[in-house]
Amino acid sequence: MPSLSTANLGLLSADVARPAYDRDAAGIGVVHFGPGAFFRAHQAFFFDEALGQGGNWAICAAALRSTDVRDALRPQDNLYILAELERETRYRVIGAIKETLAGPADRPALLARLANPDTVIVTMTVTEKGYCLKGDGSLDFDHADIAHDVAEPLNPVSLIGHLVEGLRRRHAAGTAPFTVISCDNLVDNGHKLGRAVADLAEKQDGALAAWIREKVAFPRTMVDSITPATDDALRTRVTHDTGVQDAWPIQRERFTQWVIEDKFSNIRPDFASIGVTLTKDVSAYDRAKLRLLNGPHSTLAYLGSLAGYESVAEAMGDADLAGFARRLMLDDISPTLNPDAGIDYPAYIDAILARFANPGIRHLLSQIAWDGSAKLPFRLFGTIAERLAAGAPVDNLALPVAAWMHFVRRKAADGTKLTDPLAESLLTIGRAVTGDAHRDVSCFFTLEQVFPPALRDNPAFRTALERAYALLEGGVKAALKGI
Ligand code: CS2
Repeated sequence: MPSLSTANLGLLSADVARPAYDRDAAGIGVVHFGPGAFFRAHQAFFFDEALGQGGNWAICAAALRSTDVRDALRPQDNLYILAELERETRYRVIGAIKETLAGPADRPALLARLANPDTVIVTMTVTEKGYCLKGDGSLDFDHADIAHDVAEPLNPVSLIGHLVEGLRRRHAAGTAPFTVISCDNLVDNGHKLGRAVADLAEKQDGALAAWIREKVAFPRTMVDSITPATDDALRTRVTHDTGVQDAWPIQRERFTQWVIEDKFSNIRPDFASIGVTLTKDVSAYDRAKLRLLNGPHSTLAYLGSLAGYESVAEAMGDADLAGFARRLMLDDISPTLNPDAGIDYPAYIDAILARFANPGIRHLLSQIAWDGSAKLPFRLFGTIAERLAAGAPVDNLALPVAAWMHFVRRKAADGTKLTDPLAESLLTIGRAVTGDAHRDVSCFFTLEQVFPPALRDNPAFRTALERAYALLEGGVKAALKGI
């Protein structure tokens, strides 16, 4: 079977869409950090659309550590196939990535790209933990990578350090700054990133930090598209359906949404004409998405896994679980959202639940369950804190938190891998807990970087959490009946 490459584009089956522009002529204007599946399904797709309208919106995709993506894409001229999975599948070759860099060996080339005046936009998807922030959202100077970059700013290892060094070189050369667009599921992502970059720059040069605060735009964004990890089933299917082998195709639902705060420090594509929403205020969008999509996603991930399901669609096939998710969204989460934001929340909830139930997508609960200690604070704790402040019950909201604790406990008991930045501490707790709700919750509350004092010390939350934890001793079905 031929492999995907520029030379083999003609071998693809006719219904596969090809890049609608002269790829050789398209210049690199974007640098992206974290070339994972979500980036290739979302931002790269939008820049591929922009390239169809002309302009230098090709991408240099960089990984700070892993060489996997670079090694898979380079042999196929950095092309890959995107599969849009609904009842029927659509395939498209994405040509937007023209360069892939990875690891310390490529760091000089990456820093040169960042300093290059042609680079006008820098995007990233490095997950919540890739920003090296503390629970309060400020830069964690005790983080090993940040401590390294304070000591060796010209040879950075962290995302923040690379941004500072790239901007330092532009400032020194009198080059206009690039716009920095965070594309991760972080509340207020761009603003937090902007503060972190300026705070790190402050350590080496006050004037540079001032220039960054004044001249560099870090727009806030909301990004959305359900993108399961690539597996061999997808590779086999793509080869069969397209007639060409792709080492690392990407799959996602057809739905994509990108909302960007209309704040730029350099030129940009005509985003509105390619379906991107530009707005002065992103807060309602990202709050609604993080709380109504990502919160219930994590809820289904832990409750569904404990109940023995593997995928979101399977868990949604369980009427008790699907019913609980809907109630949580309507009764517990929606009241914390801005009623004047012009968003029809019941319709948004219906649309999200329909996306969760999409039979064309096999989205593994185990993938969503990764990094619970980094995700739950952004996805559930804000909602819980506001419901508590309103004097409202938090029994339903406590159940997914208790389910996460049981999930960790089960991982510790059966010795399977727990993917989480705090995996070691969590597994130690998971081995120490006994099933006694009060004692076990106390064990988890020792994770101060996860559970803020406002929650740990709140008796109503504690009571609800212990009750949910105890109910789950009897299994998910019993807990959903008893909650
Ligand atoms: C998911 C997200 O893996 C996860 O944690 O909740 O990746 C989710 O699919 C996306 O945010 C949807 O836009």
